[in-house]
Amino acid sequence: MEKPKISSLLDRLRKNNPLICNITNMVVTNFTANGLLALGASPVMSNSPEEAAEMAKISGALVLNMGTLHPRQVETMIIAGRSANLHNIPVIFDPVGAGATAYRTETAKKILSEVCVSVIRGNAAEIANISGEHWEIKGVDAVSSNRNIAGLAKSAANKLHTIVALTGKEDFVSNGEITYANYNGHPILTCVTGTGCLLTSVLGAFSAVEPDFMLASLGALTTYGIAAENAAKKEAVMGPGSFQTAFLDELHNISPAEIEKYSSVGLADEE
Ligand code: ATP
Ligand code: TZP
Ligand code: MG
Ligand code: MG
Repeated sequence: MEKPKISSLLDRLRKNNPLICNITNMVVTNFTANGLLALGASPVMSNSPEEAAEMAKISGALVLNMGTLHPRQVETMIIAGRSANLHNIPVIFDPVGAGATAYRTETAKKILSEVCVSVIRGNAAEIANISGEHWEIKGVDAVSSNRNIAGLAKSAANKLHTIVALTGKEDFVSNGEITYANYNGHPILTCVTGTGCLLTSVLGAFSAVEPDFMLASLGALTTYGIAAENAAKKEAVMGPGSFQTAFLDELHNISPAEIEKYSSVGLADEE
């Protein structure tokens, strides 16, 4: 993927300031809203079936995140998702904790059967567990394995007929035919809860301004990873607490020129 193409997306995002509707979990709500604002998008958090269709319709993207799911919220997600589908609004799905309990696995499958999703973003275990494979998961966190993760992203994209953004030490984005790898990021992201969830919403912000969702996903992953690298280098960062604050600053300060210079993207080896 061409670097200039990826880096130009951030300017477009900031100019358009898209409204991103998030039906998300109670752990990450504030962090997600602040991260989207810092980047240049406009967040709204919504949780009622009464307004779900209307809110999805006026948004640039809809993010469904099942981190602290319950039946009324699942109902809300499906109403919002159907409205987004009707109005051609991209839907980004984060199957948080799929595989940890039967309720989470079944709910992820139900959402995917009722809503047409543009991109699924999850860790390796979540992606495996929603695509008919089994991968151990510890609550919401992936347990490491020697399996071929690029190949998993590709086979999941094929099985689920959508784009899959599978994240971890390296990130993979696949449409079932082509799979890209993104190497930007920093291990300290694993010490702050919600960094995966915020990334899913950032994917929503890029998808709101770029209809090629592979390109949008790569734009989101590289921007996010480079912002984390920049934050981790700051003198004031002494651990996860100060990193979280510095990361919000870097999402705000990152420039398209930095993305062009530092993005580390290439074709993945899926064998
Ligand atoms: P998990 O619960 O397994 O941590 P998650 O939903 O929090 O999953 P991650 O896979 O941690 O999502 O991805 C969030 C961000 O952290 C992504 O930008 C990813 O590239 C980055 N990341 C995760 N692990 C590492 C690592 N070891 N080194 C560098 N970046 C990482
Ligand atoms: N428990 C339920 S949702 C959640 C936790 C800890 C947040 C998960 O966020 P992330 O981005 O997957 O680390
Ligand atoms: Mg993580
Ligand atoms: Mg997660």
